[in-house]
Amino acid sequence: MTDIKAQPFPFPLQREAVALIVIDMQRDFAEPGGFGASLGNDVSRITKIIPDVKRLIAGFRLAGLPVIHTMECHRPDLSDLPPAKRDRGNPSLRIGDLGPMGRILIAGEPGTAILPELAPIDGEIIIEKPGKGAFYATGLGDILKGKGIKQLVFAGVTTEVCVQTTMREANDRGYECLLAEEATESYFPEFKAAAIAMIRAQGAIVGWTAHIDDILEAINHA
Ligand code: TIU
Repeated sequence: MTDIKAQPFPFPLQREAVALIVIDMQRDFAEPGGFGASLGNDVSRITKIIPDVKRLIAGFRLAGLPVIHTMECHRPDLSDLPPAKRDRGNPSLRIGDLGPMGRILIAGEPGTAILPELAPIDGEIIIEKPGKGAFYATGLGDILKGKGIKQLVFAGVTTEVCVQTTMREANDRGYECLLAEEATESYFPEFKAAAIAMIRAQGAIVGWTAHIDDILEAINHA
């Protein structure tokens, strides 16, 4: 067994039971005119991590380890969109409205797609999720059980919303979770820092955090 150098202490890698899960690296969160921008956010922060996420995905693919992608999106008829989610706040465009990249956060629309640089390849699992967490109202739990996956390495956006929610869901279901620090981002730098700190506090109460180089070194040598 090879440990991954991590905080607050080494992560006990089980190479046969680990997968990478890339959360919501979609145009809607990274490009002007999408959902993230409609909420008033500076989306350029998200674009900056694309090379790091790409490097992490490439490392898992090269090691022959599973890569799972998630997408936050809703059905075209909005039947899986709670009114409380659509109606809240004062966005410039609401979920389901027509924007410059198609309907905001709707499955199949151009803006809802995963960024082309990080697109899934054949055989990789894609989870469409209506919530912030990837376990809620999806088949993710059954898929992980079926594949014998017990450990999840996390990347994607945003750190304190969909990434942290999914990590907490996974942690409660018994998965060991590790967040790749350079491969996640928030619209708010202070929220990214706080999420990282709270995840690994209290003896890894939610999980571990680590640098990409240390993750890749361990998966290549385990
Ligand atoms: N708004 C925000 O920070 N995030 C989301 O709405 N979804 C995800 O994090 N994917």
